Amino acid sequence: MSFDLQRARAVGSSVLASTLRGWRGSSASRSVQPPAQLLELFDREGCAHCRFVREALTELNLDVRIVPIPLGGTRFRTRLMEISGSDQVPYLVDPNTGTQIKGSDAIVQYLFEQYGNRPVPAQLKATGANVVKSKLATVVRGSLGLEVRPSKAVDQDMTLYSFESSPYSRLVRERLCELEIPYTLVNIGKQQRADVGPATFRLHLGEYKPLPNTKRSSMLAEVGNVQVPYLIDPNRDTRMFESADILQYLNQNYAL
Ligand SMILES: N[C@@H](CCC(=O)N[C@@H](CS)C(=O)NCC(=O)O)C(=O)O
Repeated sequence: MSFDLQRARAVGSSVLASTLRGWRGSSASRSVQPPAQLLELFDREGCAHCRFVREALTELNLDVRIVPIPLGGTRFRTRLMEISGSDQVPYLVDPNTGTQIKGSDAIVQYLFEQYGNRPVPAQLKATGANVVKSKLATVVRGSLGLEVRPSKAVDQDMTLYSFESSPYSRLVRERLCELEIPYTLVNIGKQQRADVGPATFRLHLGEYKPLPNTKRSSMLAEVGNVQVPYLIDPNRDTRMFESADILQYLNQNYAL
């Protein structure tokens, strides 16, 4: 299959995955205050239940350290077993309150109570229909983001700017999970109409202005553009946009 066709299939199936979940994990709260210390989530990108937690984190505009636990992966499994007594994901650690929780419903409930101060949206609960749709979102991606691939360990965590429903970001999150690369997930969901659309073709006329004093405005000031995925790899002093380039970079430098 040609590279172009492969790429079109990857992006198309990722759009379908987000559509199956009703594009949850697109918008971000304007009022949630970020906690002092970074939350930590033991996560598997292709896990249907983990997805509810990541959608909640985007919608609450919260960043998180992602610790990948792909099937067959061993790099972080021992630590998860030690702190939680099992290797089940999702598992949340909140150092701000000393809370550790397993299970998507309990975690999402905690996040909305602690940070959102509002009820959990029905679509983020692990009901039968929601779980089926979330599983289908993985199936249409050919189960990528579920199983480990041999990789080199990194010394320092990477950083990924993303939001949960972003079809391009998903491709990168899948690979980071498979390669067991831990990263700070900076969620920059949409906070106003001008944020909607691809960076090169926003559904808004005129110069793009993010809301002031937000992660989007900081990104624009520091990087000169607001687009996801955006990867920072301190191990190789590399910063890059464009999902296809990022995937190639991760494969070349970290896959074995
Ligand atoms: N060609 C880019 C496209 C990236 C892209 O269009 N990302 C969208 C989100 S899926 C975006 O950054 N939109 C602008 C925004 O969210 O402000 C890639 O493959 O990474």
